[in-house]
Amino acid sequence: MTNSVLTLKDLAKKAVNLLSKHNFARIYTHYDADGISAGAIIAKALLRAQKDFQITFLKGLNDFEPGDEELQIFLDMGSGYSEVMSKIDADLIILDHHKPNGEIKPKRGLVHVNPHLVGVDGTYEISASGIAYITAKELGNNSDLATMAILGIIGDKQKFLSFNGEILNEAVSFGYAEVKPGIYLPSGNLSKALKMSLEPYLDFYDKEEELNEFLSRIGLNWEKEVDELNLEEVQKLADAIVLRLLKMGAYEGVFEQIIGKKVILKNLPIKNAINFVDLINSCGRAGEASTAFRILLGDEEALARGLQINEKHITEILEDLSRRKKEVRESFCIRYLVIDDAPATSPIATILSRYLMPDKPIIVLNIKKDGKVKVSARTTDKIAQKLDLAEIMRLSALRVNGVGGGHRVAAGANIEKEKIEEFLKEVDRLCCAMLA
Ligand SMILES: [Mn+2]
Repeated sequence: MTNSVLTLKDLAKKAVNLLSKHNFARIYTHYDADGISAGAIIAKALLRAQKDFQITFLKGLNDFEPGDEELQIFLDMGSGYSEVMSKIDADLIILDHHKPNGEIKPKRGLVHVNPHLVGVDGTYEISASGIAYITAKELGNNSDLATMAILGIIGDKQKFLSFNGEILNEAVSFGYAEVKPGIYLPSGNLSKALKMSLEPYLDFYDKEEELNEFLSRIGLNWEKEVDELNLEEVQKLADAIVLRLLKMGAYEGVFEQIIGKKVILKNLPIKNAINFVDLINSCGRAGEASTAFRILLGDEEALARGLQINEKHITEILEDLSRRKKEVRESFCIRYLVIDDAPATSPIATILSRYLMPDKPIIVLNIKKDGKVKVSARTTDKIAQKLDLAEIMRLSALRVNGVGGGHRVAAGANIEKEKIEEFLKEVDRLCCAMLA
C-alpha cells in the first residue's frame, strides 16, 4: 500500500518512536557493503543513545530463525519477505530498499521504512545505509555517519541523486567528506591499482605486458601513486582508461560513474571510498562481515586483518574471472555461466555484465556442494529500462520451487541443481518477452 502523504523522514521518526521503548535491539543485516554500513550506522547511533545491541550478518532470510528479543531490526532485508516478518513475535523495525512483496501482518509493533512505500526510487536514489542514516539523524546528533551511508550508496552501485545526493552534500558541507576531481581507482601504485581494480574492471590482470605498454603510451611510471597524480596526469589516465574500456566493449554508462570525481571520506579509517567499499565486500564474502563492521566502528586490529582479506579475495576473483570468461554460454536473450562452488559469483556477474559482455543480461549459477544453486543476475541500467531482473528472478525461481528477487539491475535466486535447465529456459523466455 502506498501512502504518498508520508515521507521517509516521517517513517524514520516512527522507527525512533518504537526504538525509544527498548534498551536493547537485535539487529539483522545483509553481509554486503550496504548492509554492513547500515549496521554500523544503527549500531553507532544506538550506542550514542545508550542502548545495547547484538548484530548478526545474513546472506538472506530463506532459512531465517528469529531470536526471542523484544525488538528486532532488519536492515537491507525484510521488505521482500512479508511471510517471514509476519511470524516474528517482537517489535519490528525494517529499514530496507528492496521491493516490498506482500503485506506484513505484524504480531506486535512494526515500522517499515522503505522508499518504495513513499514513492521514492530504491534502486538508485537511496539504499539501506541511507535509510539507516536518516533514521540515525532522528535518533540523535549523528550527521558524521553520512560517510558510512556513502559506502552503501557506492556498494549498491546507486547514483548520487535525490536522497543520495543530499547525503553526499551533507557529508561535504560538514567537512566529513571531500569530492575531488579524479578517477575511481583504488589507492596504491598505478600498476597495482589498474590490475586490481574491480570497478572499473580494466582487464589487466595477468596481462603485464599490455599494462606496461598502456602506461608508457601515456607517459606515466607504474610506481606513481594514484592518490598523488596531478590534474593533468589524471586527465591523461582518464582518457586512456575510456579508450581501453571502449575497446573492451564495456557498457558506456560506466564512464560517468568512474571518471570525474573521487570521494574522500575524511572521518573514516580508509579515506578512499572505493577502497573501503571493496574491502567491506571482500570481508563479507570471506565470511568476515564482523571484521568489516569492527573496522567501521574504529577497531585498528580489525583494519589490519581486513586489508589482508581484501587483497586475497580480489586476487581470487580476478583469477576466477580470467579462467571462467571463456565458459560463458549464450542463448537468445541472456548469457549464462554455470560454475561449481566458486567463492563469490556476484562480482563475476557484475564485471561480465558491465565490462565484458554488456549487451545481454548475464546469469551466473553457482552450484554449491550441497546441491543448492545460488544465482546472480546482472544487467546494465540501459537494458533494465525495459526489463526487471528482480521480477524475472522471482517468477523463474517460483516456477522451479525456488525463491528469487532483488533489484531491476541486480537480482538473485536460490534453486535446486536439477532445475537449472528449466530455470534458465524460463529466464531466457521472460527476458525475450520483456525486451520484445
Ligand atoms: Mn542494499
